[in-house]
Amino acid sequence: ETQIASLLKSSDLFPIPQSLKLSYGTAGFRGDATLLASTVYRVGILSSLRSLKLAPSTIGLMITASQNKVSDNGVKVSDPSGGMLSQEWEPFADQIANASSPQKLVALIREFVEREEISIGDGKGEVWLARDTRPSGEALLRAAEIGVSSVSGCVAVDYSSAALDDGANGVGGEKMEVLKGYLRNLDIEIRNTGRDGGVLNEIVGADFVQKEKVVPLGFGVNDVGLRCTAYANGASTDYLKGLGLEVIFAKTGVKRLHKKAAEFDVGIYFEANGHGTILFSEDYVSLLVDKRKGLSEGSDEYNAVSRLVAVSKLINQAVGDAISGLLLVEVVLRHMGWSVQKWNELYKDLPSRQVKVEVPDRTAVVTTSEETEALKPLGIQDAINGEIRKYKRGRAFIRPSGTEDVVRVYAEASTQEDADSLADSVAQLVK
Ligand code: 16G
Repeated sequence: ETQIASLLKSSDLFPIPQSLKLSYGTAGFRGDATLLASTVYRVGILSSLRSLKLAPSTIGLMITASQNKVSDNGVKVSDPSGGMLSQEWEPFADQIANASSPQKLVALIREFVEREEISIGDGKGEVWLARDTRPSGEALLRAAEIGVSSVSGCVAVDYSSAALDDGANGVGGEKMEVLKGYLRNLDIEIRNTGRDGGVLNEIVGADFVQKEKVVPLGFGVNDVGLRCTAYANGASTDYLKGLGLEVIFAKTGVKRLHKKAAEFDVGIYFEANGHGTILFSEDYVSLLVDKRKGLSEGSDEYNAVSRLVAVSKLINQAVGDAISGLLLVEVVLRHMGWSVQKWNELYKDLPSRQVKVEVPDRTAVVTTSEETEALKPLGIQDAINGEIRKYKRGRAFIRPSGTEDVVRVYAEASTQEDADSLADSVAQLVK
């Protein structure tokens, strides 16, 4: 009863805005920051319950809207593995985020706690909180803290600003400044740190570069050896297949790609907007370590095995991060003796174009599990195919965004003009 009273009391502090309808999307809840306090508070409660359910364990709660504009914010939960919240809990997240009153919220929590057999009261739960540099983050972090500690026996530990977001006038730049001191053999120049008045994600950042296909603010064409890539470009897929690698597709979003990659001994996943990492299975790493024991130190094979083991430690196997990815690229280039230019010339991306279309209801678009074809609205895929057929090397798809209220259109073709025109005509079909 004290638990219920405490939940009712704290939830009164965070009334839910009228007509708010949220769903735990690709990477948690996202939306206009001014509407999110009740959501973040409720996700705080969920995180505490998750920690009690898996006790003893620590859960992560991250306040960020990643690449979205600075006025948005969001919240997502990490499981003890460091990976994303188990998808089995997402329906509960949706339910409590949308509960229209404190009474309904408490009823939902009660029912869930019973069903999941979570013992409140005698357990100890711990939730680590962090946020990106968005100005709205501070108040939302307080809301999360109140949510976490309104579940009896649970504490919040504040690790504010511990997370990265694209290094686009965000925390990435700040962390890189610190790391720079440890990397004496690397010449690192950090731009767009946000300290010079730059706005998070505005005309900067991996997602911006990928979608707009221009260099970020503060860089000239001469600075950038790499061309912009786009949504697993058809040419990159061909290149990887040519290396004899098995290439599979998954729905957009780290949580889905991670799951697929974990099925392999060595699984590499990436999204053209910068997300990705390499996963090594435990069995494979122990096999390597065992194998090394039988090899003579300093031999080629010994060194090769050691390099693989080192890579498995350097790369962030939880969800991947920009800094470990960047360091790994540097390691590989040095090992191969390649320049950035040489790396970039391994294959040539097909020209591509991405556009977003605002629609009254993006959920009207339903795709296949790999998001390469639209199943609904009926007939739209045939119409898209009709457009694709008009272009050499044409490829296009539509999908509802998991982070913004839009439908995304991706198109590629053998020339930029064709890719632009294909994207335009598919966008017309969506409107
Ligand atoms: C989120 C995802 C990212 C995905 C992007 C797609 C995580 C950590 N982040 O930022 O993987 O590429 O959404 O956004 O999962 P969209 O659905 O709006 O195209």
